[in-house]
Amino acid sequence: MDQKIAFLQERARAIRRHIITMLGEAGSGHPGGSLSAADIVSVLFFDTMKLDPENPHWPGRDRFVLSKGHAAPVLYAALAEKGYFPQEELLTLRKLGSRLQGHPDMKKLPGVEMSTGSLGQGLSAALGMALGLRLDGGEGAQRVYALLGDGEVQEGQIWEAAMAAGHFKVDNLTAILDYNNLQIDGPVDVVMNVAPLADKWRAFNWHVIEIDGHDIGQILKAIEEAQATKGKPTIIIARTIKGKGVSFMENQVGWHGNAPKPEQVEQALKELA
Ligand SMILES: Cc1ncc(C[n+]2csc(CCOP(=O)(O)OP(=O)(O)O)c2C)c(N)n1
Ligand SMILES: [Mg+2]
Repeated sequence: MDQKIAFLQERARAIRRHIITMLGEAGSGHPGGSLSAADIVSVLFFDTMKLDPENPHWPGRDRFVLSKGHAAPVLYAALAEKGYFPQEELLTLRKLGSRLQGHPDMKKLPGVEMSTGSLGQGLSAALGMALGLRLDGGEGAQRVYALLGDGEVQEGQIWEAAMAAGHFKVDNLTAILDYNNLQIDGPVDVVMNVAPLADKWRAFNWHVIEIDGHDIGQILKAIEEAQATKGKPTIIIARTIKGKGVSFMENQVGWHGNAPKPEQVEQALKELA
């Protein structure tokens, strides 16, 4: 177990290094919400999900939907680390003609299951996938994981999907909420409070698990519990720190959508070495 945790921590560190390098090269993008999700994404891509990078459309695969699509760099970094495309391609982020658009494009990049970026829509898409897979596969169907932002859950469509998933008992769907308490221009509890989150999701007939979203052991255990939960979808409410891993970005709203300058890239990479 300790070895597995160390391996996943190292993958998360590699993902964070890619995020910083890509954004530095692009000169724009969203570091804060990418860094806050790196540990969750590391566990999903390097432990949880059944995937075949050689055959990205393999029907037996699990699905990941990055509902908070602006965190595209964390997804691209994981896909490159996993071998979907060469790591050098990460440096084309946000360049004209690149497969790595500012927000994920499922028609361009293998491994991207859903085009996202307009907040609020990803959970509905993930629900549709989960229902379809259940129809196809019955018991033991492939699982769908959707990563949501805490500002994102202010969107009404999230709650339509939540209501339907609870109603249809979609237990092959797991949502993970990146609860960093920052959105684009301020703290979530000041802009529009979403708490009490656990009570809200329970009221929509979801199984709720609350964890520290940077503790790999807790993430692993929560996903195991989600997989074992029958008759309900599960949401993992993961407390995180926006900008996690780079001291000057941590918990700073200004790093929501700003790229680091060359000297800041250098300092960040030193911290993530
Ligand atoms: C429908 C929609 N409205 C506004 C935006 C602009 N926008 C991009 S990120 C963001 C804030 C999201 O905050 P949160 O969900 O907490 O993301 P995180 O903190 O994980 O970056 C906003 C408002 C958008 N992408 N989509
Ligand atoms: Mg947030």
